Amino acid sequence: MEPGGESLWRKVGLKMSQENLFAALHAAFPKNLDTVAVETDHGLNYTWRDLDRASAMMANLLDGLKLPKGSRIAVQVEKSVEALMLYLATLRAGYVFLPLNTAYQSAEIDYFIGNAEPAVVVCSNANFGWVSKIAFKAGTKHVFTLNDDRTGTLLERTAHQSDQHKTAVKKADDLAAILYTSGTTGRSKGAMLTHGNMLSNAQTLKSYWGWKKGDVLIHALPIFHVHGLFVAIHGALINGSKMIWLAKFDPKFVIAKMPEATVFMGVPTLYVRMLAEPSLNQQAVRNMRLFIAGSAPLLIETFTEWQQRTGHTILERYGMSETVMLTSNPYAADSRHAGQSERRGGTVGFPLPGVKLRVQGDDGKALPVGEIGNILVKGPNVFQAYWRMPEKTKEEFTAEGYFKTGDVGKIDERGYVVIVGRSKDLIISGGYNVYPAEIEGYINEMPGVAESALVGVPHPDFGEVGIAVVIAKPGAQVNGDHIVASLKAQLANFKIPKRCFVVSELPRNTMGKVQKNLLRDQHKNLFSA
Ligand code: MLC
Ligand code: AMP
Repeated sequence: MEPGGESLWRKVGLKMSQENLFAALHAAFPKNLDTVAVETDHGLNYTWRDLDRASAMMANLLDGLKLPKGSRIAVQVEKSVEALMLYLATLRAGYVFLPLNTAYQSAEIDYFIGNAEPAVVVCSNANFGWVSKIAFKAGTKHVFTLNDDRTGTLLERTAHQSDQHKTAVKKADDLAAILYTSGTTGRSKGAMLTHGNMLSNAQTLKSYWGWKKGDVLIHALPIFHVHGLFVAIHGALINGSKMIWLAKFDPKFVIAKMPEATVFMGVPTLYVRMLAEPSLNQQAVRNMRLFIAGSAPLLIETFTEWQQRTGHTILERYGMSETVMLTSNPYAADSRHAGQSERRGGTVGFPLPGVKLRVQGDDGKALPVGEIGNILVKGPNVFQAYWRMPEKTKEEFTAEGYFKTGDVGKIDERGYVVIVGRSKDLIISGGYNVYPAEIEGYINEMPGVAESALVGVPHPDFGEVGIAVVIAKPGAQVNGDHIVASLKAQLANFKIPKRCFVVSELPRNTMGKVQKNLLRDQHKNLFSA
């Protein structure tokens, strides 16, 4: 809600009138553009000049389409350096990037495209048939393909463009990206992030995490969510740092590459999977400077085991699609919290500089230290609004401009923020969000189903996974495996419940509401090792 600080672009030597995030990232490219910016797991090297030229060419392609101001460029493609270039080109040309999870299927894509009305859609060749049908129906004029092997119509059309491009002039408050986040009830909401939101956060993290010359980031996350797209990519680019780029996370490959790197970012599942590798030892991490975790709670067992195996203490931070990063454990001694330089497991650290964080009761009153309540935040990183949902936006902000995160937590006696749960009915599985209401809606539509409840239970790999508990209509025969199979045909794979139980009744309170806590408790050991 607040504009990105006036001085952000000045810091990197840009003119008063230019507040485009790309301009700031570009200004941080190293002087020697012929050094490697991205090294892929296929052994390809892309220089900074390659990033510059290709993003210029793609931006020229977009410019040539004469799109209306503020057009959305919706992208559902496998991870590749060309996909990264497309993101940079979209910023550079001044349009709005809309990344979509590659696991989404037609009903999901139909909603996002229908809601966002993108002017351009980019998808893989394999999905062109059904994606283009949805896009053209929604009024999209241009559908390109981009595959992860450097083919597709986007690149064919780009090849003819000039490699010189003048970055579109943007204001800090101008929209740069829309990230869809699912809703507890109702449909997904598009969080509108501005150039200022993202640059302020990137600059804060650059200094808070001590990014320095020579840092090399291992990038092993998907690039359609905040963590991989913004925190990781902006972090490396704004520091002029090379990235070692994996199309898909592979624990063995990451560990083998660590001697050439200094920084790693991952969701907790990635740490759990690396701990299962015997090759993870102090020798492997000898050149690493920093391990960062977030997007889901990092179990204290993982935090401790990592410390014991590697000698490194994982730095846990907390963020959201609507806000990018909010809090972080300290990298080094934090002058605002004298003596508090310790990274504490089970906490997400301190509010980042510029972020105001408040814990309050349901009555809106601030709670004293140690008491558990709702977490609210304010700062230059907090999004503008939900796309075309003014009522929803109003509901989620207080009169003083604080955003209600939906997370529940406390501030401990040393000032560390601890997240203890969520007021929103949300399951976080391997770092992906699953909203029970969405899955329950699909199950409830199935023949013979009277009602269903989806709950999250602990899982050794994904941290938490969804399971479904279903009641059949009187006389109907319902089969849990069939329900799972039918969901698989309709929804992104990470949303599919790992088990589905058919029962005769669901536990309810006196108001008749399903007591999900009892279901969670009943099934909590389902996946215990
Ligand atoms: C895959 N599967 C999952 C899953 N990922 N199930 C539950 N939860 C998940 N996250 C299932 C698939 O459905 C499939 O099941 C099987 O696992 C194999 O699929 P896969 O695609 O081969 O899986 P894998 O490559 O092993 O993926 C696991 C993973 C991935 C952990 C690498 O989920 C991942 O990249 N997660 C990171 C998500 C992320 O970036 N989140 C950041 C959000 S931003 P079947 O039955 O079909 O075989 C955010 C803000 C912030 O939260 O603070 O950062
Ligand atoms: P998303 O909407 O996908 O951006 O997910 C944001 C949510 O992830 C937050 O609201 C939190 O519930 C959760 N989250 C992110 N980081 C952490 C963390 N370090 N610990 C616990 N939960 C987290």
